[in-house]
Amino acid sequence: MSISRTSFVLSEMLPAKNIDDNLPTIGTYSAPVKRRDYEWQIVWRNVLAFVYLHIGALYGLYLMLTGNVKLWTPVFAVIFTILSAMGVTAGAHRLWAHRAYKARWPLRLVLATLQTMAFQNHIYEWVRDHRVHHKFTETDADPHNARRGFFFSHIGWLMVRKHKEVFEKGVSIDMSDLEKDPIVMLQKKTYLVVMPILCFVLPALLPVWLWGEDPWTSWYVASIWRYTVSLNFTWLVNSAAHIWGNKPYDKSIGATDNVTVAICAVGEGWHNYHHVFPWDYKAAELGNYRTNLSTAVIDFAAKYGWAYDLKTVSAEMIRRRVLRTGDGSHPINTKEDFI
Ligand code: ST9
Ligand code: ZN
Ligand code: ZN
Repeated sequence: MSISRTSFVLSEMLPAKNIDDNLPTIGTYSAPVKRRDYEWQIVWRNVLAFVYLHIGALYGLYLMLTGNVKLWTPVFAVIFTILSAMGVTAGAHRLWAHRAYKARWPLRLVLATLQTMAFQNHIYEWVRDHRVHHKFTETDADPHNARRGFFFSHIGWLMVRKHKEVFEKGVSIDMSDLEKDPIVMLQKKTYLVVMPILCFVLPALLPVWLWGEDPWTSWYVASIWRYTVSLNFTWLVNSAAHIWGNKPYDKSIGATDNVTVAICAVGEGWHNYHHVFPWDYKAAELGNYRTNLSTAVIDFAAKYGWAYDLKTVSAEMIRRRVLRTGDGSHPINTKEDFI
């Protein structure tokens, strides 16, 4: 029996309360003080893919910094990133995972296409992992359990087989709503063919066709650099926004409000709020478009009737929750007028 296996067995014998205790808060940092030893069943295919992506992204950055790129290629890469991000935030996250609003089929089709461009797994798998994350946050059943540290919750969880509790507890997740959505099921069925075209081939070819970019440069800037940056920005929600930041709504949970993550993840960094009120279509208390572009897109779609039944939380409910369980960082705690 290997050392890692031995430590895994010992850790399984720890009293259950050690697994589910909330992390103590040290200032605004939730330290993973009860880190246990885990068995890492490494999936080398993924490790190699992520190593290639990150080296390729650095090379793409080098090409841009040394001026070996046509101006429109990075501009295109950024626009492509933002568009595909909308498929993840307004689509997979707020619409399909949390049912925070309803969408007519043309909007669902657009969002599913954008989400395919982002390659973060198909909507069905993305939503299943995310619902498990919310239901069993920061336990072994959470696919990217932040108590296992920054690296695991950021990228490491995609390089190893999942903890057995993810499978065991994950079966309790109801996915019947997605099974009834023909657009989600069509995307699932066609994903392995359509995703590589939309996420890698098309973004590399468009700059070549439209403004004569060099194909090698286009691949490393518009495909590899763009995709790797958007993955890392997304992963910050699972890592940084479960480690650093304020807890204005509930100081007893690991999720934090983190403005840097909110900007990088187009509105998904208000994560303490989101874990307390996951059904709010804004995924934040305030609908500030500057740090929440995803909300602007949903509001825009609602104007034309494509999005409807937008769910939100009353100011009074938020106020009561802040005063009862917040960490004191919310303006309600300091401004007399709020109370
Ligand atoms: C990626 C996802 O990056 C990122 C998600 C981020 C979420 C953030 C949320 C915050 C809001 C959004 C912010 C967006 C901001 C955007 C900004 C952009 C600028 N429940 O998984 P398998 C069962 S993906 C229930 O293979 P292994 C199920 O039966 C990146 N059951 O487990 C399943 O079979 P099937 C690209 C579950 O073998 C079976 O187990 N993609 C659950 O341990 C096997 O499942 C990759 O890198 C569950 N939760 O493998 C691919 N899970 O599916 C990565 C599983 O047939 N994935 N089951 O029903 C893999 O290679 C593998 O999943 C693995 C684990 C190696 C990680
Ligand atoms: Zn969520
Ligand atoms: Zn979370």
